[in-house]
Amino acid sequence: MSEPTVSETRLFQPTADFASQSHLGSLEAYRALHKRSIDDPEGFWSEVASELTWMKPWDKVLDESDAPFYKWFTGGKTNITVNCIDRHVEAGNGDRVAIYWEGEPGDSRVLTYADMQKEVSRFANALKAMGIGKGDSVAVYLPMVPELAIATLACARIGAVHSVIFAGFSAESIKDRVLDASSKAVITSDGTYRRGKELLTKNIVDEGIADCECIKNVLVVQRHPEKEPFAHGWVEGRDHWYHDLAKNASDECAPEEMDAEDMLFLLYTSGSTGKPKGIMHTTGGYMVGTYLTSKLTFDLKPEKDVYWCTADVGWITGHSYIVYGPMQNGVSQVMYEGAPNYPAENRFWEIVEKYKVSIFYTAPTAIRAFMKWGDDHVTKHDLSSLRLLGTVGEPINPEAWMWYHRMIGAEKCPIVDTWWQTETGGHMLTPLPGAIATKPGSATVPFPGIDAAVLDEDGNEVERGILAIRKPWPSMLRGIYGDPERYKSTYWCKWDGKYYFPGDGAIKDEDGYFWITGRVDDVVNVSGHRIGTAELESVFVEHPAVAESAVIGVPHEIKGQGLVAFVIIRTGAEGDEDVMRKELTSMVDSKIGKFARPEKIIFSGDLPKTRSGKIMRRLLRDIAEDRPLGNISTLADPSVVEILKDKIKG
Ligand code: 6R9
Repeated sequence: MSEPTVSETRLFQPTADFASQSHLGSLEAYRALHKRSIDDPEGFWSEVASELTWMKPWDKVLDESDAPFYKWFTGGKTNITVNCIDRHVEAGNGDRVAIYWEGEPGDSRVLTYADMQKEVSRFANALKAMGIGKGDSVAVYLPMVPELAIATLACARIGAVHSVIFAGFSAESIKDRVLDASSKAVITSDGTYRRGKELLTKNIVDEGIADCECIKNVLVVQRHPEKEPFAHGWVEGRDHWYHDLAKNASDECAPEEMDAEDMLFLLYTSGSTGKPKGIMHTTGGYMVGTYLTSKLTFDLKPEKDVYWCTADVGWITGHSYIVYGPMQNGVSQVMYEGAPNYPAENRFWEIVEKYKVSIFYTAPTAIRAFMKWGDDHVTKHDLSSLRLLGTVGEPINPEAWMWYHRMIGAEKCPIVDTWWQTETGGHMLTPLPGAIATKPGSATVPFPGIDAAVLDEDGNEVERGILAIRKPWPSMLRGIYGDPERYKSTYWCKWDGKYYFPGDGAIKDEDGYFWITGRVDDVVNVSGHRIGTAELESVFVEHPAVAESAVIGVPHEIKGQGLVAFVIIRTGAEGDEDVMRKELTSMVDSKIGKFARPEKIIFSGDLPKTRSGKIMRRLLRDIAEDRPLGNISTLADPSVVEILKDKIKG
């Protein structure tokens, strides 16, 4: 995949049809709104917040007294689920569909907003019955079934902090997260379906929590028709079938009054060093940010749109743009359990046709897979309901953008390429459809309220450099759970606390458009998933035969980036490389998850190091990509380069 460059000159103007019906119908309207939001951020954000329901209004919009620990809407009281659900029911829209759910085997469920009010309340009461209340941490390890959205909202309803763990993570990853968050309960299912196979989620949870004394209860949602004989048994008193508890639970539950700065959730993400960090989001700012970004970026018209975000709720995209943002806007959405190529490669397009999806939001890696699978899977479906497309998770290469535009968007749907992060909570750079002309591969311009710049290391504005955000914004992270120093040093130290440092490189072109060039730290983006190279390296060195390891990211045709691991075996511990490769791969599966498997594991006697002993990762990347190596005279032992080159080719 090629890096986005400013050599791309194609420009796609909003169509008059789209512009005339959109929330922000012109470039002038965007410019005026953006200027207003930067000149008077507090006035701007308080107007947005006033569109939502609060139990008590805030005293102050932004409190900067303890920067970078910014606080928003201080003194305000609310409950985000009231804005996601009750507000719509009270406005007479209880009959509107909230979720059209599609199971992988072909079963389906439809839940209206009124149903959601009952289901979320029932679930919330079941949690209460287990002794869970405000401030308690609850881990959620569920597949993409409606209960995933219901459970997260139920936590929010009673003020419990949810920590959703993507159901592709291994038992050991569950353990790390449960212990870090001191979760009191886990919500899981007996299993799920993936590419036709039954996957037993509770077994993975049982293994993960075996040594977690903090866990008092496990709530199990039934997904398979037959009750499973669980590998680790059923622990009486700890394990409960959700459907049993639900029988006695009332479907009314008053929302807990939450302070704007009370924690809403934790979501773990990888950084360049150490263990995954628990990103903290609080109630009020996150609520306001996800509400407005959903409304404007997707131009949501709740009376007529059917929205579909293909992400998993286990990632931030699912939190902000399945659960909280779309529901606050009262739109109908599709939720799908399974794989895009099951039973066949046309599954997504079949779903778009079936539910007449009008807004479709997916990842570039998926688009590249669709391209590879061939146009026939697309052309046999009627996709004329689509009016807007979006992408998220990684830079999109112009070729994939053009295919999406032509094949899925019929050259009429605007494409919103949304740049943002777990930490930012919501969209930061994105075209606003109807207002901003698009360029294939560019996330275009800052969202209202966001002041972005491209800087060099010293904080000077440059054309190509590092992305920086000048001002705090409501949906920003409030910190790293249990580690305030790491929050400061990771995000606020690069430019002396003046700017937020997201860890991405960027170019700003002459029109003021931003082009994300990828991570500038040791984080690799594999199919839109963040993987810290240090995390993977520490898995490998746990193997008794491994002395040292270095992991790098390399371009990958479908995944955007793939991982290559260089592994040094201890002298005397050498053995069959294929056996070793299998052992190391299964360690990755069990310590992180299958999605973090490297494409290649290369065994080597040494790694290129400087005389001071630092591994030269840039050089490893050049070797892996077969690029000219330039000056290698600073290497302690230049001969290692030739050996590695042969190994890569072999
Ligand atoms: C939402 C999400 C964040 C990292 C981010 C960047 C990359 C996300 C992107 C993009 C280029 C886009 N990223 N969206 N790069 N263009 N539209 O993905 O959050 O999982 O925390 O990843 O993903 O590198 O820093 P998260």
